[in-house]
Amino acid sequence: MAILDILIYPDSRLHSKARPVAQVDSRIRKLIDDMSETMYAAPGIGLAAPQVNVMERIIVVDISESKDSLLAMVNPEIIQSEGQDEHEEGCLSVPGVYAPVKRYENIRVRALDKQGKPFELDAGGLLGVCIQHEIDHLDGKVFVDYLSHLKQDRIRKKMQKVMRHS
Ligand code: GNR
Ligand code: NI
Repeated sequence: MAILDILIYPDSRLHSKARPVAQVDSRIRKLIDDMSETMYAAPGIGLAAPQVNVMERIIVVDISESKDSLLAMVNPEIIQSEGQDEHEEGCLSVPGVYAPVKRYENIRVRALDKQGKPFELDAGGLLGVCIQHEIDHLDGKVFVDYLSHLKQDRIRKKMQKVMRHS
């Protein structure tokens, strides 16, 4: 396994749309392993392939305290949604920035698992928020895109400062 480099906002690659995975093969399984290791090391509760500069529709999520409930989803799709709720979000690609984002309260997601087998999952709370945040990454969207232009501007400047000091 390997820990991959995470792209940091503002990076135009974070705004590219990821393409569907045609076949869940050993290359995809290895990528899922590397993404999981990268997410746990960060540490984060989710990671989308575009964050590690792979423009394919793959996400990993683990919101458990014990870090033993890995959920890998290939080609995830929201097939049902209800309600709206606002949650404070953060992102490994925008370190140190937290802001409230409005999301669906509950979603039903369809995806392929690590074996390429289709499954569906109902998610609410933090899990639902995290899955919506990750699917946004697959569509080239970062949570700061939902904030006012003034806030986006401040965040861009802050990130440029952070980058200079690292
Ligand atoms: O680690 C993460 N925490 C988080 C907190 C609230 C809402 C969403 C997230 S996802 C984030 C990891 C990440 O950037 N995934 O893309
Ligand atoms: Ni993120």
